[in-house]
Formats: sequence, structure tokens, C-alpha cells
Amino acid sequence: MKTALITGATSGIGAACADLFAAQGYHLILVARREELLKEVARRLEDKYGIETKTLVADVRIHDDLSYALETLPAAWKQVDVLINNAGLSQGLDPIDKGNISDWDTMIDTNVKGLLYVTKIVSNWMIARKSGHIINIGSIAGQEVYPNGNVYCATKHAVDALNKGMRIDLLPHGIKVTAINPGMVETEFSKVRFKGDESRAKKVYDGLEPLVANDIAEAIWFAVSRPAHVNINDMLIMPTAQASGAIIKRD
Ligand code: NDP
Ligand code: 8X3
Repeated sequence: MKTALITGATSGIGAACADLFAAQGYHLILVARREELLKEVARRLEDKYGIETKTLVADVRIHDDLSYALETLPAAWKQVDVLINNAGLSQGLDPIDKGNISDWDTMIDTNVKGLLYVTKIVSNWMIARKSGHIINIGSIAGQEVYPNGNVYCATKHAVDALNKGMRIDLLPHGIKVTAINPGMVETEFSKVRFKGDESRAKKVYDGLEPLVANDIAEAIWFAVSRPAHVNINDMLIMPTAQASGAIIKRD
């Protein structure tokens, strides 16, 4: 039986991955901050697929809490086959001179430092077993920069660099590293970016068919299910109606 650890499993891409990996028979370690929602996801998947889960209510930005939650897992649960570094967010969409410092801190702490904190611990477990696969969720925003995307784009460019760096550093240990870089996916992402403003969030997807979270989960599963000698380095997945970060066809 295999185990996947998914950060940001309460909604969007992380929740879709939890469902798809559970359907494939994986046991799941699910990490997020919203306890009730996390437990609900875990209960539903246990009932539906007969798998086992561990829920870790943790904020990936807080190293000590995260580290305690991970390190106190029973030894059998540290045999992680797949790590999906998915927890992440955007806050605001402002020009650099009007940016909010606390938004910048939140994005950098979550998307970059949080990803690093999780990876440091779990990669050591994988190194001990000389096997594992790390999936980093980047973005089109990590391949190019769009107006007012500044700091969010910078964090996703950092994920791109870390993805490449991890692949080099973990090569001697037989660990695969893959970046999955989505364009627009309709999840809670825009609602979070605009701090609960539902109508502004909805406008992001006006007149186009965005990706859905399961499109990305399926791409991740494709990467994970390749034979042992094949690694997908990265994948850029866009809605048909989106040519680049800012070039979008709206009806
Ligand atoms: P959602 O807002 O739907 O999901 C984000 C998840 O991350 C939630 O489960 C949230 O859980 C978790 N999370 C956020 N902050 C923290 C934290 N500090 N500690 C632990 N968990 C956290 O968005 P998406 O599913 O769209 O986003 C998932 C990833 O995909 C992100 O990295 C995002 O940047 C990336 N992405 C999204 C795109 C999109 O268009 N939607 C496109 C390209 C990339 P909780 O609040 O319970 O902690
Ligand atoms: C999230 C999607 O469109 O803001 O990475 O780049 S977008």
C-alpha cells in the first residue's frame, strides 16, 4: 500500500488530488489549517474508498508546529511515496508601489518557505528509503509575469527554481521531482486572492471555461504513474481559452 502526503487538502487542487489518489488506493496524510473541513475530506475518502488517512491541522508557515505534526507521525506513516507540495495562495493584485506588506509576507511565507519546510522533513524520509516522488505545484505565474502579479509571480518563479534545485540535489537518492504548472483553475484561489470578495473572484472566470481542479489532479496522476525510469520534469497546463498569463479569450 502506498502513501501520499498532500498539503492544502481542504479545497481546490489539493482536495481533488486527495480524491484521485484515494481512488487509486493510496493512504493519505492530509495537511491544512481548517480542521473541520480537513476531517470532513478525510472521513469522506475513508468511507468512499476504504483507505486510511491522517489529518494534520497545521499552518505550513509555522515551522515548529509543522515539524512537530510531521515528526510525531507513527513510523509507518513516514513511508511517504508521493509528496504533493500544493498549499499556496495569492493575496491581492496591486502594482508594486501599492502592494500590501502583510500580503507579500503571507505569499512568500506560504508558497516558498512553507514548501521548503515540508520538503526538508519529507525528503529525508524519502532519502532513507531511496525512493519517492515530489510534486511541486507551480503556475504559469512561475513561467512569466503578468501585470500586478509581481510578488505572487516571484513566489512561483521561486518554486520553479526550487523544483529544479531539488531534482539535482535528490538525484543521487533516486527521488523524482516534478513541477505541475497550471494556468487558471476555478477553485477558492480567486476568492482567497480577493479576501472573500466573491463577485470579484467570479469575474476572473467570466466568459471563459477555466480548468477544474480535477484536470490538474489527473496531470499529477499521469506524472506519478509513469514507469520507474521515466520522470516528468514539468508540465504547463492551460485552459484552451488562455494563451499566456494575461492573454485570455473571453466570449
Ligand atoms: P485553494 O484556495 O482552493 O486551495 C488552497 C489550499 O491551500 C487550501 O486547502 C488551503 O487550506 C491551503 N493552504 C493555504 N495556506 C496554507 C497554509 N498556510 N498552511 C496550510 N495550508 C494552507 O486554491 P488552489 O487549489 O487553486 O491552489 C492550490 C495551489 O495551486 C496553490 O499553490 C496555487 O498557487 C496553485 N495554483 C492555482 C491556480 C489557480 O488558478 N487556481 C493556478 C496555478 C497554480 P486551508 O485554508 O484549510 O489551510
Ligand atoms: C494562479 C493562476 O492566473 O494568477 O497561479 O497565474 S494565475
